[in-house]
Amino acid sequence: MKYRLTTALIALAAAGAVQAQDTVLHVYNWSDYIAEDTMEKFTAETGIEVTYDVYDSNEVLEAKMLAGSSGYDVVVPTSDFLQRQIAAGVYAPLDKSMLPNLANMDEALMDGAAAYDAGNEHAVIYMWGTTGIGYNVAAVAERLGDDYEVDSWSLIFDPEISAKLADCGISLLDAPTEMLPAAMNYLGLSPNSTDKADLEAGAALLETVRPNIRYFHSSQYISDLANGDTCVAVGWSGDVFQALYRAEEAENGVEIGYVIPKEGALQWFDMLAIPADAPNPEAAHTFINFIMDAQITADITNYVWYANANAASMSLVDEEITSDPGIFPTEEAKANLWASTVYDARTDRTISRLWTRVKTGQ
Ligand code: N2P
Repeated sequence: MKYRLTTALIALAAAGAVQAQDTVLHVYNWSDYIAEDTMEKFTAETGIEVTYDVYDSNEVLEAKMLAGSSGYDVVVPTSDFLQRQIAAGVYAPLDKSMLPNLANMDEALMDGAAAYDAGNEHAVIYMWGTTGIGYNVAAVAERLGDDYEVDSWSLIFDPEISAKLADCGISLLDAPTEMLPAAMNYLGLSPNSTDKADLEAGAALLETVRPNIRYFHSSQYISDLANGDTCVAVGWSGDVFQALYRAEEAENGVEIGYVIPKEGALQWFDMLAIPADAPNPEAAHTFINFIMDAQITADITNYVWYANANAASMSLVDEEITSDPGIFPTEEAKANLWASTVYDARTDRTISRLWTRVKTGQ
């Protein structure tokens, strides 16, 4: 009885809203980055239909944003890309009067994001995470020994070590602005350096280990790790945990670990923003406010295993997640995390040229 009543109410509310608005919201988000029922709930609550497309690269999103007329109402750039795109006039300022759920957000984290968007004028934090290493516990132990502790970028960047793992499959993110700084950091250079010589040194290190890398891709590693088709992946925290969880569900005997290497790692923030030419900015605000609901954000974190910046949601997030140092890093690990660098156009060209060389050997 209770069920029927609820369904009837949702149907009624939805019908009313659709009549009132007849609106479609176009969302462009990262793949594997939302709970199964988030969109359904949004439509039920607001009557706004959603088309939902996905990408797995900031460069792909950026090309669409700079070209303009993407047709999207809400997109999710990482904060360094966001800053550059704001400077290019890509995003509309938020109308904060339409975002009462901003009160739920963690002030310290939003202040951190304000380093890329003064006053948080254009964007709010969707999820955040780190770029570390996912690995198949048994496959790595088999090749490096049971006592080998996986805690260092040497797993990838020491050519002798990665050579021992090459046969079971190593993948790197196809994300030059994350991979080059990781290599630079391993060499003892600043991961935030924009010095051409430092970037070249990072690329040279990557070229040295290139023969040990099976592929560069930023989403395929989730299923490959989960199925045991690869055994090491530089990846994003929540995605590796999704692999871990999928393997557990499949009961296929694959055990996955995620490590923030002791040398440090990138901490990034993915931001909800509204393109200046969004067809439906009002619905976009309604959506961003909906996402900032404590329960909705908690549901997403509980499904995608990424940390969020919604203080009000924390008591609703599974303890298994809040207590995992791979998702919410310890104070000790935090001290070694670095923030993303915003590259100017010239450095950006250097990076993409180096990246082509790393990937293709040319
Ligand atoms: C989700 C990847 C989001 C993290 N699959 C990249 N910023």
